Amino acid sequence: MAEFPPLVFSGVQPTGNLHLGNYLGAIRKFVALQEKNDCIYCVVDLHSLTAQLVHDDLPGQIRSIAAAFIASGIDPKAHIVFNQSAVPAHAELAWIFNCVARIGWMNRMTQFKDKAGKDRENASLGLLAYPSLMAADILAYRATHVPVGDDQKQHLELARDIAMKFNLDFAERIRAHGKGVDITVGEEPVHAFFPMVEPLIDGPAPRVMSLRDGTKKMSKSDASDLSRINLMDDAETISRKIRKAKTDPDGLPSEVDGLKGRPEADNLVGIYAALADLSKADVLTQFGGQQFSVFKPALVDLAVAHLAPITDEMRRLMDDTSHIDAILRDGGERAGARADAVMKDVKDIIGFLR
Ligand code: AQP
Repeated sequence: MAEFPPLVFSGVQPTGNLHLGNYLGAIRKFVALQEKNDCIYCVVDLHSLTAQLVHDDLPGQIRSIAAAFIASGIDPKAHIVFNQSAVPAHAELAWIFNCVARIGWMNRMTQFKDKAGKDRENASLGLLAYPSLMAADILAYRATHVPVGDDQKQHLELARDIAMKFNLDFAERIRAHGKGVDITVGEEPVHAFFPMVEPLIDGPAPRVMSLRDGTKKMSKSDASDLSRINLMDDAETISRKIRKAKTDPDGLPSEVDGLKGRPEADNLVGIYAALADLSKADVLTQFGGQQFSVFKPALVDLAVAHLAPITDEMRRLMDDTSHIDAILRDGGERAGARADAVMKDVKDIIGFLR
C-alpha cells in the first residue's frame, strides 16, 4: 500500500520568552529529527494574535524564535525555517478547515477552555478556531509527523479528525482527480488526500511543569518569571530559579514509582533526565536517597552547560537581524512553493475555479 512521504512539521508562537518547556517539548526534538527527515519549522505568527492582538515588538519576537531554532542546531538550508504569515496558504486552508470542523469539536478543546477562562463569550473567534489553523499549518504540506509537547496532543487529534472528514466528504472527488493515497486508518482502508498526522510527544519531559507549582505546565504567560527557565536567562538567573524551585522535604526516591504524588520532584527529575539524555530511572539510580540540596546544584550545572551555548548564539544572531531575515525570506519562498502545490489540488478537489 502506498504511503505519504514522511515530512516533519512543527511551529512555535512568537508570544514571549521561550522557556525550557518549549525547548525540551519541541525545539530539541526538531533538532534531532532533522538528521533523518525532511523538516519544516515555522514561527507561527498568525497564531500569536490569539494570545494578544497588539504586540509591542512582533518582528523582534519572530526573529527571536527563528534565532532559537538556529542556535539550537536547526539547519535552515537543509530544511525550511520561515514565518507563517509569509505563506498565505495557511490562512486560506484554515478557512476551508473552519468549514470542515464542527463548533462542538472546538468547544471541547481544553486549551480553549483554559485560555478563554470564564468569559468565553468575550474570547476571540481566532482563539476558538486556533486548532483549525494549526491543522492547516501541518496539512498545507501534507506533513506526516509533528513533534510537540504533551499540551498539544488534543489539537493534533483534532487535526486528524479534520483530515479524516475532508478525506471522507470529498472521497469521490479525490479519486476523480487522481490525488489520493491509499492508507489504512484503524482497520479501514481510506483513499486519503490528507495524511493522518502522527504526534511525536514521548521523552522524559513531554510536559515540563512550573518550577513554582508542579501541577501547572511551564508557560510563557505565567505571571511569575520564577516559574520558568527562559532560554535567554543567564547562568546566575538559572541557578537562582532552580535553587528557589518548590520541592517537598523528602529526599529523592530510588525508584520512579516513588515520584508518584510528588509533582515537583517528578518535574525536576524529568528535566534532569531530558537534559542528560537519560531515563528518570537512570537519574534516580544516580541520585536516589540524596537531598535536593545535592540534586539542585547538579541540575543547575547541567542546565547551564546545556543552555549557555544556545543563549550565546541566540544573542549573536539577534545582533544581525539581516541574517535572520534572509533565512526567513528564503524559507518562506520554499515553503510557499510547496504549500501552493497542495492548495492547487485542494481547490480542484473542492471545485474552486483557479
Ligand atoms: N511546559 C511545556 N512542556 C513541554 N512542551 C511545551 N510546549 C509549550 N509548553 C511546554 C511546547 O512548545 C511548543 C511551542 O509552544 P507554543 O509557543 O506554540 O505554544 P504554547 O503551548 O501555548 O506555549 P506556552 O509557553 O505554554 O505559551 P502560553 O503561555 O502562551 O500558553 C509546542 O510544541 C508546545 O507543545
